Amino acid sequence: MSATKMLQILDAPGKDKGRTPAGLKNDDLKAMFRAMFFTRLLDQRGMNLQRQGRIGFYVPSFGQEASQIGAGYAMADEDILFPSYRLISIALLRGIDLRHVFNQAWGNAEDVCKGRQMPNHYAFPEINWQSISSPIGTQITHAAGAARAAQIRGDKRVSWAWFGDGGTSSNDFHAGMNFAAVWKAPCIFMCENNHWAISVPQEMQSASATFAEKAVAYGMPGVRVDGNDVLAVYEACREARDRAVAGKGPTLIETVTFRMGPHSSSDDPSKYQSKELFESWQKKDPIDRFRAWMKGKRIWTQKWEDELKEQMLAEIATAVEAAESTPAPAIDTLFDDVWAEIPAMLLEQKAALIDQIRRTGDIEDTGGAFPL
Ligand SMILES: Cc1ncc(C[n+]2csc(CCOP(=O)(O)OP(=O)(O)O)c2C)c(N)n1
Ligand SMILES: [Mg+2]
Repeated sequence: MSATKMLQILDAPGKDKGRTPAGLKNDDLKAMFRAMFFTRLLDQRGMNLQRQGRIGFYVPSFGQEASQIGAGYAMADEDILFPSYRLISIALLRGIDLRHVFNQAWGNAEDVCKGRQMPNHYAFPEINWQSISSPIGTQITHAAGAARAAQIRGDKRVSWAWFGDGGTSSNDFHAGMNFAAVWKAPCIFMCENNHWAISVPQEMQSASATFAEKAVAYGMPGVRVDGNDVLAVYEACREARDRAVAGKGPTLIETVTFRMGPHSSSDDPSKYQSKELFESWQKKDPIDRFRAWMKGKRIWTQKWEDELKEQMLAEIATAVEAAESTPAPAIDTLFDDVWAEIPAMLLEQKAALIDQIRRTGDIEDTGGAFPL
């Protein structure tokens, strides 16, 4: 493993010579493919819903499915996750019900965050998924701290922080990497290098030849892995996890991938990205590469994929319909969950609000798309 050379297992598309990483059975490989394929279909649906004006905001991860699922598959249930906003694929892989995704997109009464969180910023305590924080990089220090706490308690839990190439320019990247290495804390730093921080290209972000080599200065291993190769990502993460659990400290993993879509539903990459660059990465599509490899190993058939697609589209349609037809949270829930005992001043405001709704009908819907 190396901070400058790139770990690859899958061959170029259409070839199938790559080995199977230790511990993976055919059922695991099929589960990985299913998760990647589902993410792609979900993202297409999410973007369409936003374009139709039915939801305000969506963050797809087109092209990054291998980078995410390879890592997700290497984690243990007890591990603690500090994700970024582009990782719903991993929550679903860990068993989160799809309806939570759409309930959050609509911010309806069934949404676990009661419609108060920014869209796409999920919190799933049942899978140790910490609430996503929007300021770039802040989760890196949280992950280092949680890893240190697990270490003090003697838990065999590993803390995972996700961030992008842009996230490495944050102060928190320095503080988190530094202290995790000093403490030899069981932390894995996942840098998804998708080549863009919204419209800022990778070469404007860092003068280092690779992101993985930044690990050397902090005193931890840095691993550079082909992020469009799900097997290589899995293997790199598995090894990093084994090191962490064995008390050998943190690892920085750079998954080299490409954002084959917009940053979010609010920007248009054709304004800042050349068609040629996009097309060169389209040829390395992680789903196409894995499909070709599985086909060569006779694990994949067109019939299987066709059936999967039909089931998945039906599942997505059911979840969309349910979320869209669920009403918004009752307006007076706005006052819940902050105070154990609501102060008199807020109780007065709550009464005034309820009174106003009774007199005027409802609060005005300001409409409009999410501004980010
Ligand atoms: C501290 C801070 N600065 C700026 C932003 C606005 N912002 C949101 S996403 C983003 C780009 C992040 O890029 P990267 O870390 O590469 O992650 P990616 O979106 O590519 O996965 C920026 C600048 C922010 N959320 N927080
Ligand atoms: Mg990026």
